Amino acid sequence: MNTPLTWQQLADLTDYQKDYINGETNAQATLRLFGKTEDEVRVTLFRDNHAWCPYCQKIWLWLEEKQIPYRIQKVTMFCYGKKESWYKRKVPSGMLPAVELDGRIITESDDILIALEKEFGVLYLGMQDRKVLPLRQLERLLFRAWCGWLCQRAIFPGQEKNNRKQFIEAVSMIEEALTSTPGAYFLEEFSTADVIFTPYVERMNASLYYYKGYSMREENPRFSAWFDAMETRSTYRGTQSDFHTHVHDLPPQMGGCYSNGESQAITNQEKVDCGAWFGLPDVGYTEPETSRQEALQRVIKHKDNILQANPADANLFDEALRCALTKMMTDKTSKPPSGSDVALRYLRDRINVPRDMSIYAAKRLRTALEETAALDGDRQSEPIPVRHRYDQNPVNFIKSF
Ligand SMILES: N[C@@H](CCC(=O)N[C@@H](CS)C(=O)NCC(=O)O)C(=O)O
Repeated sequence: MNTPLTWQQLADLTDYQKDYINGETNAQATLRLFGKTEDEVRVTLFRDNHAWCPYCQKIWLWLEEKQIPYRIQKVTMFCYGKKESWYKRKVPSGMLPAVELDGRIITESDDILIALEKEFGVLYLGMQDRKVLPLRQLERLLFRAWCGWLCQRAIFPGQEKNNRKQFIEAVSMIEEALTSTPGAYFLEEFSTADVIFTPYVERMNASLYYYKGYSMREENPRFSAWFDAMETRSTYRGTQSDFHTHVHDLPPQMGGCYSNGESQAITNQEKVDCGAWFGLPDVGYTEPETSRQEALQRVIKHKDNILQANPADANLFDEALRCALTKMMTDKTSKPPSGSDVALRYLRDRINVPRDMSIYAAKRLRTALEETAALDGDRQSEPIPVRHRYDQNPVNFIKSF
């Protein structure tokens, strides 16, 4: 057993940097310029703090694809905290997303896209194009079939089977739509239609794997090819979440997600919650070489808040966390202090993608936290709540936002 590295020694192991403003799509930026000047900014996007809101992801991805310079203002969702009063003055319902375009507030994600298209042009084809409209309807049909399966507790005999059947039928319509074009996207080229599908199919892929034991990405070849094509885009990668984040952010947003209790679902739940996180069908591209450095840099940046938000004693957790980071960076094992298994797993369960770091960085960090926790014991942290997520209230982290 080794002594864990000090914070300074750890800091020396990462030079990970990102150009938040002009570089690749990322969840941390509050200003995006794409090489233009700040004077050219006409748009502010109001999106949720944790990047959980699917309708926000739609607008976010569109702006990134079109490289429209914009500001980002982050707002709290009801499920994890109190809505900011400045936001309620702009949007009394508190609903997200909203954009301010030349001083005019627009809400409703579809209306936002239509307004943005008018100002900045379409993404291959527009929202109201005759080729896009049926695809938008198909997306809503799939959405309803997904809610019908995921968000209803099966009470009557055959209900679960019937809900599953309806969803699979809707997916087969997606497969058919994707087959009708030569490439991997919904139209001849990447377009607004792909943007419309992205947020919810990402959430379907995660939630059905976990709650129903159904792997949408692995069981549908055209859908799988579409997902792979999306992952070639740095814009999508920057907004992409992982299974762990989604399966635990969805229940309070959807009013409940229900497991069918089948053995495949239970196996998948074990994998998503406790690892192994590598190999899950939440990502298909190759891991970047910088994922460990990224995870380390993000932890160091938010260290004080991470220590303060953890229910464990700060000194105990400081040492335990350094043990995990030492393991992640050097593969050297150091024994964490007694009682740190719960503290390490508390953090393991609260890493959010892409809010905190990208998907592979989170897998590296979760793995190191779990391996280190296992040296101390097998106690899990308090369960992640399902009716709200006040454990993620941004006021606990506000200092470093
Ligand atoms: N139809 C709306 C739906 C927007 C919506 O449902 N937003 C949710 C988040 S996904 C919201 O803002 N809820 C209030 C909150 O959670 O604070 C749209 O397309 O923009």
